[in-house]
Amino acid sequence: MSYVDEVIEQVVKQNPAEPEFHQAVKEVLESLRVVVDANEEKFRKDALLERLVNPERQFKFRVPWVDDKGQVQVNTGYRVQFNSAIGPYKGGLRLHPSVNLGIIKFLGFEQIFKNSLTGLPIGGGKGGSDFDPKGKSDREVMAFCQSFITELYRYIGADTDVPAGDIGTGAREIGYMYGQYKRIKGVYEGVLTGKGLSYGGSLARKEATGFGLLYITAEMLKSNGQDIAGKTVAVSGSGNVAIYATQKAQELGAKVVTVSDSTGWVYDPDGIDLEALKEIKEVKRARLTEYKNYRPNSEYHDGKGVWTVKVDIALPCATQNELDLEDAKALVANGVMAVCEGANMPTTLEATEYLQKSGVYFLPGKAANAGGVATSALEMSQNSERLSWSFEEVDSKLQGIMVNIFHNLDAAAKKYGFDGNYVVGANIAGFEKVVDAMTAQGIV
Ligand code: NDP
Ligand code: 2IT
Repeated sequence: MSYVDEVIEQVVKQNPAEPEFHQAVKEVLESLRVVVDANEEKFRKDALLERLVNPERQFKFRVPWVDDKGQVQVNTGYRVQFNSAIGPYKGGLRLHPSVNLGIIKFLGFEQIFKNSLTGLPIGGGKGGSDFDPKGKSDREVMAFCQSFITELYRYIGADTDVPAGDIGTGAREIGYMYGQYKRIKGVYEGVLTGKGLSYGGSLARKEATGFGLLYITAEMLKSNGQDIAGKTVAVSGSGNVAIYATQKAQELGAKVVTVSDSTGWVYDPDGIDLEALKEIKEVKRARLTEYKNYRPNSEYHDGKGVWTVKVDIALPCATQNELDLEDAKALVANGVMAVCEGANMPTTLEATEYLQKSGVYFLPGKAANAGGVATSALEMSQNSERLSWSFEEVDSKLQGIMVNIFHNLDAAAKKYGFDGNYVVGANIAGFEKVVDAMTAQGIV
């Protein structure tokens, strides 16, 4: 059996009931076959792949907090420190009822290669909890965040592990966590990114993932002789990534006609009203059913369906496995030309394969959504030098990083004979730097 197949089999056996982690490992290792086969003897001897798929360490802890009725609630917290070969662990904290160890491991594993692709010195990690911030009062969210950090503080730090936002963790949650860390540790350091601008946050971090997604999408289209201006776009989700993807798509001259949340989706034939979307989601923290009050011409539909609309470009920006084979078929039947992942692993393996076989340009999340973590790394730099850069400076660095990522993965795909296969290109380009650093540092 080939080394890749052996390790995939081991991962499935040793990590039962973690299907998302299996999926992420399979996608990466399958596309590394050509590199692994060429170095099989050395990699096997060094157990390189076994070390890559086993986190350096992982924490699972109790998070007790008191709700507004005086009732004690208990959630489970996680932090997986996956790989520190190229820098301190870096990756977000997801707060969503679906969170379990397998979800955090898939996200942490993806983060290793994504962070490597940014070209910045950050290792891979991820964390979170099954706590659901939805429907909770600010005081309840604060109580949870303080309890979460009271346990996690001992494992994180500006030079060891730097968490940030993800689903359910935005500026409010990061603020409460930062305050509690500072109170316990008594140091003012860049231990978290995505901070507010008044206490060490970076301009353009809030916008970075969505903006970065559009910068790399535009670059990919340009290098294939296409222009994003004038294209019709379907966005899924209506959170941080979706909102700023919508904004930048509009700024680049495209028309975004959909957004969604976990209960339904909106189709606005005139193009999404960005100010209305921001007010509903960022200010009111309300549901998308409200959108019709702002735009009577729009349609609201319950449940799934965002991928049934005829568009040129699809940008999944909600969650894992939200775009399956059936969705991919609908998109292709409607003539989609590009699918670029704003979320982490939003496309199933079967759907990805189908899109690629159908000639659709497909940019995987670990490249396409890397602008968020890249700008987090820029926030770390600013915190270290105790300076803050202008919006334009951060935004222009972000653009440069996204353009570079595209050309690096495009070159890696070409070098190994997979021209146009950006999944293979991203995985190989991300992997090469990590392997180099792991090899140089010996067996650790
Ligand atoms: P938010 O919490 O701001 O928004 C998430 C959006 O996705 C919401 O509209 C939410 O709807 C929807 N959503 C979440 N879970 C589900 C689900 N199970 N089914 C259907 N819809 C769902 O998160 P972000 O925008 O920050 O994150 C979105 C994606 O982007 C995630 O995959 C995340 O890992 C990834 N990402 C985020 C980065 C960042 O900087 N924030 C960086 C790189 C990747 P509802 O409100 O109804 O729950
Ligand atoms: O998935 C991701 O890259 C993020 N949620 C952002 C991580 C970060 O450290 O900014």
